[in-house]
Amino acid sequence: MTLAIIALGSNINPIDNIQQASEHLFRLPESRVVACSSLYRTKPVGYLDQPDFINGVIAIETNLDKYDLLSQLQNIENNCGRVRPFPNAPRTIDLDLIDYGNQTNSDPKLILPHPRAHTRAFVIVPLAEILPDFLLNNQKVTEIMRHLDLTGVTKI
Ligand code: PH2
Ligand code: MG
Ligand code: MG
Repeated sequence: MTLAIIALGSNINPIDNIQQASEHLFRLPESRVVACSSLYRTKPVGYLDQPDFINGVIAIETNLDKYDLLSQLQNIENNCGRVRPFPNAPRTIDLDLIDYGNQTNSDPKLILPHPRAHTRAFVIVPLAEILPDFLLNNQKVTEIMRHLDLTGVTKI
């Protein structure tokens, strides 16, 4: 089985949507959840004029191929009513595949590890909570976290 890291984020009815998406992740085929982080209230990064987010991270072990896993995540986003009016718009649910078996993949449809994950405290803080020794881009997440600005990320 392959260890995969999934980041969850929402800023429209966030608690309900994260809950609903998590239930879908627990029912993924050929997979089992191995760890769930706490939820964090986070200030928006990038497009600032939008509500705060709720973010979290779930680790799974899976026999799904990485592209099958990606399409399962996209199905869950669509089930939760995700629409994409413009980049970084407020969202009901965003499920990002952060890492899949420490593989690198340069296909623009699925870049692995996620190209911005190591810069985002809203991903690294929950990931370090559940898997402090995890290597992202060959660097321990606790070490990555030491270099990030953690203001705006609050455990709820
Ligand atoms: N997701 C983004 C852009 N900005 N900011 C926060 N706090 N949380 C997110 O999940 C998030 C974001 C793009 O996916
Ligand atoms: Mg995202
Ligand atoms: Mg996304």
